Amino acid sequence: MNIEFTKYHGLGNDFILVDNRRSSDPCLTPEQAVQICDRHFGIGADGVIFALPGQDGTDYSMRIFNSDGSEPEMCGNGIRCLGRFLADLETADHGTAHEQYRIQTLAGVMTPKLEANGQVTVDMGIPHLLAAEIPTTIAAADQKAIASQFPGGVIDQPLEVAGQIWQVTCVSMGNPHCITFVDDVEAIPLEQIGPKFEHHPAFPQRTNTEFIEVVRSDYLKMRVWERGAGSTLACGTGACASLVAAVLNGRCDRRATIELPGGCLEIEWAADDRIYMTGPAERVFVGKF
Ligand code: ZDP
Repeated sequence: MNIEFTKYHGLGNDFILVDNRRSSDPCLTPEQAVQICDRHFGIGADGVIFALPGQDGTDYSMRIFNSDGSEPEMCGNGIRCLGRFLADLETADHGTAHEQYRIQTLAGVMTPKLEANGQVTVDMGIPHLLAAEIPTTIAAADQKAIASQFPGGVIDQPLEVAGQIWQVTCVSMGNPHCITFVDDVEAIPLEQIGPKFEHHPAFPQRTNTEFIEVVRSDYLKMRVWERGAGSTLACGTGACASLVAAVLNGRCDRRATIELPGGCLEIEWAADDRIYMTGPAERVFVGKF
């Protein structure tokens, strides 16, 4: 194995980016991804992202492997890093770069846009709420008032995890998320209960899990246990899903700041039903493995 890579992070959610523009097949296997993501025996990262040729008229495509080798449909912090990586590659190739990219992912087309202030804004598409779309076997909240607005959605429903009943709301941003509102996110024993949510039989594709403390109607604090990566410093799709869950439960505005252990993201659920996420994406180093 001899690959050139660039390391990026979005709020400490870190990725190995690989220039895979000359082939539609990722140049690493999931097993190799596990090896290079190892923080002691490899480069160290939460995942590996491949910049692939576009499909169906898009500029590029993205594939990502989690640090356990599983393949998620989407990655919010990762796609901001990919936007920055593509601009860096184009600049190295011909001195200029696009400001916006249409990128094919397994969750549909996403469009990261590089802002003049260094932030990256991504049109993350529309959230999916139907139980079968998450996917989850938890019953929809059809007995609740909210169901008239969002029929078939799993909103504020009970789920038993680790001998305790949690009220959960489920949202798909292309990948599955299970959100619980708590009084104090710091008090959650994430390493113990995170895996129990991730592997709960109610989630046939496993799930990402977010614990949310509503500080104000425009400010949420979040801790995340990621499917296939565990406790991470940030999760972009998780922040988007959490804002949607908070709006559905009448707990926050359609635009809010989400504070993660690695820093803040701005998330908006716009009138066109699409989610817009703004946050940083930074290059850390380049190397050869
Ligand atoms: O869905 C999953 O398996 C996640 N681990 C994918 C990665 C999500 C990420 N944290 C994000 O920012 O959306 C990278």
